[in-house]
Amino acid sequence: MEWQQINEMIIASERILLTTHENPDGDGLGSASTMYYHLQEEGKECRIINCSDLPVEYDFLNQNKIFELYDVKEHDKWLEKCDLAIIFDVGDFKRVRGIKDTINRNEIITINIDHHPHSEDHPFTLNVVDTNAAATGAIIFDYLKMARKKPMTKNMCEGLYTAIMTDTGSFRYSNTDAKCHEIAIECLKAGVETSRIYQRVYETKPQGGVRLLARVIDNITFDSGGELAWFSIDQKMLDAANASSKDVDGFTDFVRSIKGVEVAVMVFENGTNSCRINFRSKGKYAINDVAKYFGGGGHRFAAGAIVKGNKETIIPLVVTETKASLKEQSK
Ligand SMILES: [Mn+2]
Repeated sequence: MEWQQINEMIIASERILLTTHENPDGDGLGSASTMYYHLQEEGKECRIINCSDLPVEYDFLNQNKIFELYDVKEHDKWLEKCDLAIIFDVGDFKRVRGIKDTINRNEIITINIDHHPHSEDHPFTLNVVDTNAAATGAIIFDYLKMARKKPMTKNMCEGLYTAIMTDTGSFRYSNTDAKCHEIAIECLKAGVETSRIYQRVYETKPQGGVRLLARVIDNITFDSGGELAWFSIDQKMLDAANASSKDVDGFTDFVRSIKGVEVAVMVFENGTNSCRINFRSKGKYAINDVAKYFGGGGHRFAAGAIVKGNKETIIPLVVTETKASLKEQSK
């Protein structure tokens, strides 16, 4: 990995922006907060500015009010004099929204740290990608092991643990490797209350989300001899359950957990004439090629796409294509 280059770029910088993708998850937020506390110790002037609000379940990472929502008026002056931007877990640079334009306009040097694949012609000054890493947080861990003489602080470890826990579904998904557990051991030794983090992230489900899940469960369709399970959600269902679009996170993982199901697919009509599609696989079938077919991407067993069209037109296309892919792969 490009540890030495990262080090040199950080040493050469005074003012550093840390950011992650819109609708941020535990990996992006945890990675950013870990790096924030490290860079602060190094005497850097850094800020975490994201294009989305901090989801409530990650409030515990924000006891020192380190997460800020991007606001042109409030931040553009500060960003003009920024030497370096470190972007975590982004998948696609577009997913930092308006912050991308500000970075480009001010010609800020960028380091992308990610475990999602990026093409050769990526827009970053330095692209640090390990698609084998379970989480971006695992790459941050390796970097800090190399860069720090002192052990990691509890603050740093809370971010790291959050990153690894959320991207591995609490150490259950197929991406969970020995490194994930090594990181967990370090975090425990640093005093992280791991069960508290689990409760904050997973045991704070809003009632509306659970009501929506009830409707989803009632409407799962099984195909491909029970190996494929798919469901759809639209605004009407959200309204009826008094749920928000955020509440659908994790639904596809839940449907995948059914006995015999290898692949779960969600078609979520999340706007006028636009659907978000989620693919989750237990590991027998790769599903990123189907996601790619619909203009999206992701990992082998967890991928997604945004497709134009309403759910009535999109569902048959997605179901047909996924069934064909499963059939092809079981040959
Ligand atoms: Mn991630």
